[in-house]
Amino acid sequence: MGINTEVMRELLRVYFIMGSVNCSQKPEDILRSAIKGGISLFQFREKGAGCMHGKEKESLAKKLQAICKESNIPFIVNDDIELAIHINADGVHIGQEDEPADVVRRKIGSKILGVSVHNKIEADAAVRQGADYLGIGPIYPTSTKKDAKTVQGITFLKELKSASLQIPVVGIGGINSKNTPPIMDAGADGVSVITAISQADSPEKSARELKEAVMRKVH
Ligand code: IFP
Ligand code: MG
Repeated sequence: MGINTEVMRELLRVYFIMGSVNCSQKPEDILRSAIKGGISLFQFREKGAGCMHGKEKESLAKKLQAICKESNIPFIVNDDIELAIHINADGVHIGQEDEPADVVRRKIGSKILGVSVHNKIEADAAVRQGADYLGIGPIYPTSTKKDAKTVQGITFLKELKSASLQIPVVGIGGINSKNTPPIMDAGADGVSVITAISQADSPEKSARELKEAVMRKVH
């Protein structure tokens, strides 16, 4: 809805998500390193025990947004639509617990809108309501998200592909460069990771390995 579908597919190749809680080094350093390694999109997800709020959160968001801007990496905000609008982020990512996608779409105009979906009904609704891409997961077991739904493997991705859904899709949950190939084979446009990059000794190397694994399989 605004962003070109093929451009969106390319942005989803290596989609890095991070907040202060996920970091063992400085968030700015991890993000710079991940960008060097070749991430294509970034999501600021400030969530979980001990996460920042208010002005502190906004300040970190702006800092990371500026780093993305230097490298032309679009900056997506998780859940917090007001923050996304306030700092003029490039988009937002919402889940089924958040406001409905059509309401968010009206608020954000042509910014990128991503929606987490877990079944075909949710996927169809998100498409109808103006999503630009879908997040599908958890593909593999993950410990990042305490309220994560049951691991679904690549079954749902394959189902979407066989239904000829045209909307770009990214897999998320427990993904690393080694287990990326089946996700791409199932029809994903890319992979989204938190831990594989944010907790890596070298976020740059990890991002590069993910990019290589994805690029071997790009459709
Ligand atoms: N999927 C995605 C994304 N982001 C999230 N924050 C999430 C599920 C819960 F990768 F962007 F699609
Ligand atoms: Mg959410």
